[in-house]
Amino acid sequence: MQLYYHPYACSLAPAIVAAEAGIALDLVHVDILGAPHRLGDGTDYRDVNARNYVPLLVRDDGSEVSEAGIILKVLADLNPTSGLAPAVGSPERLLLEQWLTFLGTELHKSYSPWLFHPEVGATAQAYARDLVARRYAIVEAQLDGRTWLLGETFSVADAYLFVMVNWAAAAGTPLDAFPLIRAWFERMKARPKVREAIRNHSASPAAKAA
Ligand SMILES: N[C@@H](CCC(=O)N[C@@H](CS)C(=O)NCC(=O)O)C(=O)O
Repeated sequence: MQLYYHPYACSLAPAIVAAEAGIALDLVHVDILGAPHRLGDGTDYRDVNARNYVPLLVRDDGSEVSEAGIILKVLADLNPTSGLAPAVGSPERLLLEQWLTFLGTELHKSYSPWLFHPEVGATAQAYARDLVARRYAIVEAQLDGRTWLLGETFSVADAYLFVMVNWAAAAGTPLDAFPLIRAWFERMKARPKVREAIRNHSASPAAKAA
């Protein structure tokens, strides 16, 4: 399977889940900073993916899966014994679905694109930062008494949340008011598979070769 990715982008979440689940992925670098977005061989990314954003998962049968939250579940369900997603139909699965939607719509999309595009203006960025802080307050409350977002079991929701918390310093969304998120972030960074995924995902092919 191939994962189209950009360093430090939300494609890091599926990279973490694949590492945790023991699933091998071929990482295909997409330069999403340039216009048009291009692959390493110069291919216009829109010719591969009309949505023109990462992540994109291409399965071995050639079928494509888009949208981070869905890709995470597809990967987790490939290896149910990994315990990265509760069983379909269980109450715990419903909880996971709620958190993935929250992370995708309330947190991810409050950061991206607003906090990575200064051209949107100071007012829009200040609004986005305030929104992120209010969303982090919800995450902080959820982490009270829990090791991971859903409880004592690490899940794909943790992998998704990691992407945004990892953006916090660069995006100017301080975590000072959120000690439980900061402690959770340290636990995440201590996981060997998270470290492995970050290593594999965090550089362009040129930088890796250098
Ligand atoms: N709805 C998509 C959003 C993905 C997304 O925002 N990807 C960003 C990187 S984190 C991207 O590729 N941006 C480039 C662009 O939109 O031009 C998802 O959930 O996967």
